[in-house]
Amino acid sequence: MNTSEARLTTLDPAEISKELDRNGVAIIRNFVPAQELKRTQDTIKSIASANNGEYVFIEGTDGLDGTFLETWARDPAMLAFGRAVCEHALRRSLPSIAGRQTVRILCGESGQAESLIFHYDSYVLTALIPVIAPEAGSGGDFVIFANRRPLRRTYLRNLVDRIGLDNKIVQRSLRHRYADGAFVRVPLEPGSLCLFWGYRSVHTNDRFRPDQIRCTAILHFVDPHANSVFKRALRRSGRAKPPRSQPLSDKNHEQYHNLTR
Ligand SMILES: O=C(O)CCC(=O)C(=O)O
Ligand SMILES: [Fe+2]
Repeated sequence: MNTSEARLTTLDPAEISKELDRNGVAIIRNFVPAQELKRTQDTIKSIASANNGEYVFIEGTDGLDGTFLETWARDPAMLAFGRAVCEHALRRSLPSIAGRQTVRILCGESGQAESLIFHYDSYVLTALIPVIAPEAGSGGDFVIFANRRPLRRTYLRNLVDRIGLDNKIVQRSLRHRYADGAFVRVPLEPGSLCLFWGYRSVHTNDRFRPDQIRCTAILHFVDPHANSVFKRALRRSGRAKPPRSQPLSDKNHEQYHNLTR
């Protein structure tokens, strides 16, 4: 049994689910063993420098061999835990589930452009592991206004919420509210596991100094609208997924927000 597996088995999914309803986030400290974290940080730093210190987005495990991110998304203990927590949220049992892993390596000016973009995720539960935090005092907190909407019954209703957020005027007003202290800031603790209801919570990351690296690994669990006929029809209508692993141009970035969050 590895350390993270041992930690997960001591957690009660029902309690975590209540904590997320009550507090918005649950944080499990020292989730990733120090040595594995260090190895992963080294790999991430070399991926960032191979891309001239600019933003890299990885969907899946490309380039992450030998790090904990090679196996995290298929770790049976993690999947069982994510599933059990989602079952509490959905109040029904789920067949076995898969986690959708993304890794955001934010750095340089392109990394700043990815910051303070407020959104809801498409998935019920989000598990986030900070891998590299910017130096203390240089910004980059995780930012959340938790549990702002219920799980919607239909994909269309969900889309209305998301389109309501995804425009310049609303984004600007959220930034003002953020500057006025309306959101909760969660400082990044590398190696901790941060859980929140991604679907229900407006969230983003704070800006930070562009000479710093901010890397988070994210595992999304359970798309409540996966079987929506309307959603499938929209996807079929020709909008491609972003490339698997490369800095996102504005266009791809927009697709990432629209399609996968
Ligand atoms: O990197 C972060 O702090 C948040 C990332 C996020 O919300 C997402 O990728 O859906
Ligand atoms: Fe998100």
